[in-house]
Amino acid sequence: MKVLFVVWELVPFFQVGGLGDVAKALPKKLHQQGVDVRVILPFYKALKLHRQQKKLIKEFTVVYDGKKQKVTIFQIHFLDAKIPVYILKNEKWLNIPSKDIFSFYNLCVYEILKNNYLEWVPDVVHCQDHHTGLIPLLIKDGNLKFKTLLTIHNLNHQGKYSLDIVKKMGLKHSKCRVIQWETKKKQINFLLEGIIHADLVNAVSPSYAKEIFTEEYGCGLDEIIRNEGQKISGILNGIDYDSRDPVHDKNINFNYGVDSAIKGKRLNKKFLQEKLGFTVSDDIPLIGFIGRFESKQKGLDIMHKMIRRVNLQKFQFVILGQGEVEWEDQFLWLASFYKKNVSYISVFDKKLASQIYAGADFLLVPSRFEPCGLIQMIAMRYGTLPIARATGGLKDSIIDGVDGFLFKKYSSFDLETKMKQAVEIWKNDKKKINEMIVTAMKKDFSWDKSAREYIKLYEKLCNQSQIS
Ligand code: NHF
Repeated sequence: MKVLFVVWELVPFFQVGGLGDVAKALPKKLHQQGVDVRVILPFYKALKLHRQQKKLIKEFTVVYDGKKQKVTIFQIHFLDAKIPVYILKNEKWLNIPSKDIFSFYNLCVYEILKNNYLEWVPDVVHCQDHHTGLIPLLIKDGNLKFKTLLTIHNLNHQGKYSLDIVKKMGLKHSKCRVIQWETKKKQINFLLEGIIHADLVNAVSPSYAKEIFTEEYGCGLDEIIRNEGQKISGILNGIDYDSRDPVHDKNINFNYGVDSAIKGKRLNKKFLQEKLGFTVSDDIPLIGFIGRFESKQKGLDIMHKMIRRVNLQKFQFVILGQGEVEWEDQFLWLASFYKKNVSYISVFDKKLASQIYAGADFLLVPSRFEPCGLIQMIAMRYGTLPIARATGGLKDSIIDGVDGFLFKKYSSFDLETKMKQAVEIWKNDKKKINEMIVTAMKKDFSWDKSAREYIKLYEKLCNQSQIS
């Protein structure tokens, strides 16, 4: 089985969100399970090669906006030398984010497949999110025989661009399913095109795959999704067990495993409290949040309200995240008033993130929606119990009262009630909390299972091609 994994971010070269982690971990597991998988992404200016030597594979031209553009394919490797990564260089269109970056990138991938510039023919082209959404359409339009799978990591980001890029790509409007309201706005929607034209579509958790059929979670695409319903399924992401491991994590001061978790976490908590300038005490619950500051998704409003309302003498909150400036300011303001109990760090710091996973008692994940969510799984692996909203992948990865805490309604009051319940148990029933910690740490979030499910989808696609 040969799979081209098409993506726009990949840890450790370039990362914006959770997709970058998935792009690192999933191909690795697929490779271990016998798939000949190769990854392709743009070679942005910001991409860090970490002193790797890049190998020139091919130079070719594509016509974009009526002009010939030179594109160079370089090859690097990641994880081990057996997974090639192709990076595409073009100074004009692939260097920095612009409205043309993804249309140009999608066109390049299409040209590579059409002309076999990699001298390697995949069975399946596995596209990730809207950044790669036009590839299934281009493949169909060009009558290429590759099967396509589109994975939706976040329906809220659809990649809407002005219709002129369609012309620049040399495509005809009539080929795209530009729906009426998009036409009026003179827009093309990459994700929508991907959902319509891909042979199969999956979302990153079974619950989210169901939620997106509804008006509430469908982000305006629910009608289209219901139409395409028979080809949509859900596969829960995993986490990378090699890098997310409290036994070996070099970013934490006291390593621990399941057997030494209680002591290890206590020492890490003390360290974190000192580092943040909080009162050092075992009796005050230390509650973390790690995430992108994206108010539509991440529940920043209900978390902010809840923190403002509770008696802060009884809690310590550490919030790590960056994004929308308005929300960064709101949390900065909160932290500046309550220095001893609220700490807000707006610069993403990997080391501190690990220290929070290891040192906090609980992690808040109050998302309005969450396609999968990785932080709750990482937290659980570190024995930090999530207090999360019962939605999407959070619902699929946490069992309320067993290995974490779930609240249903998106409201600061429900979040507060659940958090206080969790803290009550933490204070008065250490035995139960310790059992929950062990259960959470032992839970299997490795990629093995998910990779097997992806292979099933690839096989389904290949069998389809034999029938047709
Ligand atoms: O985990 C990787 C990530 C998800 O829920 C997350 C999200 C973006 O919103 O699949 O993609």
